[in-house]
Amino acid sequence: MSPPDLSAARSSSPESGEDDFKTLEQFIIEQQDRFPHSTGAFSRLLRDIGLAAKIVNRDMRQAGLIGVAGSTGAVNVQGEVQQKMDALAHREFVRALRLGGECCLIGSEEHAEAIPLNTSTDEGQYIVLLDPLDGSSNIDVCVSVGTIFSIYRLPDGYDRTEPPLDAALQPGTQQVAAGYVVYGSSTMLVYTTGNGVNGFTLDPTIGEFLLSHPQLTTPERGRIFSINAGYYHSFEDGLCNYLDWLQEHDPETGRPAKTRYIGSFVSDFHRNLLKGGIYMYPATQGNPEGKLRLMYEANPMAFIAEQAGGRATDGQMRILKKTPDTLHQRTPLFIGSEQMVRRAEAFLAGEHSVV
Ligand code: AHM
Ligand code: MG
Repeated sequence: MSPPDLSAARSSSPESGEDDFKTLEQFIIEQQDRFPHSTGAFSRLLRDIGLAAKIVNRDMRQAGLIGVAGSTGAVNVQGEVQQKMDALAHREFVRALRLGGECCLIGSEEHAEAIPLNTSTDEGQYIVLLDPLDGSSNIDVCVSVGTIFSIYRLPDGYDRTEPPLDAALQPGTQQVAAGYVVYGSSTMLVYTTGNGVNGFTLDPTIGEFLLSHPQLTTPERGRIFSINAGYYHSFEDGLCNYLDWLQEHDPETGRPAKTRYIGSFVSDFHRNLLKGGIYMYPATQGNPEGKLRLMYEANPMAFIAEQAGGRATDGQMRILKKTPDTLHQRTPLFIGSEQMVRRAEAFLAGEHSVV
């Protein structure tokens, strides 16, 4: 992979004689200035999300020291054991969005119902859906985790002070922005507003996200596949055939492919986005609808993948076109480099030929 072109991220600084990176806020304001009638509300919303991410990042870095490692003992709406950091991240994002005032409704993996924020009539035109801490069972073993967010506008005609909870149930094509934060060996915030994908690395010495990966694109083909192969015997035949094909020896087509599976979707997705690859979470016996949630995991990542030149489907249908029925509904997911996802679809459809 060629390294990202950083020239657009830097502005020359005659005083220091060094290159400076744009901060997330500078970048957001610059983007806002491109729209003459912009009120700045969306920029403030993104700033609020960035702030919550920094707080979560801070607490995560010391999780084992400040009593926030391990589980709360509770089971969340998904029937999954809730980690203390899940609950903390949920609280921090809700607090930042409530105080910021630009969001009227939040849907979170950690809360059964959407949460109305009772904003005033002239504020709060946005809906934010989020997985506050994805892959949280990895925290206790110091493995990368993430936050995923998806932003919609409250449709016209709805009362911002009392938005109906189903206003959150919009197809992914309606997202106005989506992003994730990966808390890894460094912390990065990556987002799109439908005009490409930009990535910002947190500089912990100044507490700012700096534009480090402008206009990110993903390779059309990759050599990495990410799937929990422990469920191999409950996969459908077409998928098993695809996995077998990936592992055949054929240097001309770059096979065998490499398997990489962190078990933290944000981290697996982020690596594959940069290096090229496919992430798959299909239907399994344990999760017949797949495991990942459409509204705050699959949709935002599908928006980013497509904006970076990749592809995201449930094996048959484009993720962003799926009609949501419930906030926490699950979907099978095949996402990543376009040619790899297309080939997976072909195998699933029973066509073993090259696309
Ligand atoms: P979570 O949102 O409760 O953390 O669950 C989602 C996570 C993903 O991050 C990860 O890819 C997947 O679950 C791992 O599941 P499995 O252990 O079944 O492979
Ligand atoms: Mg998750």
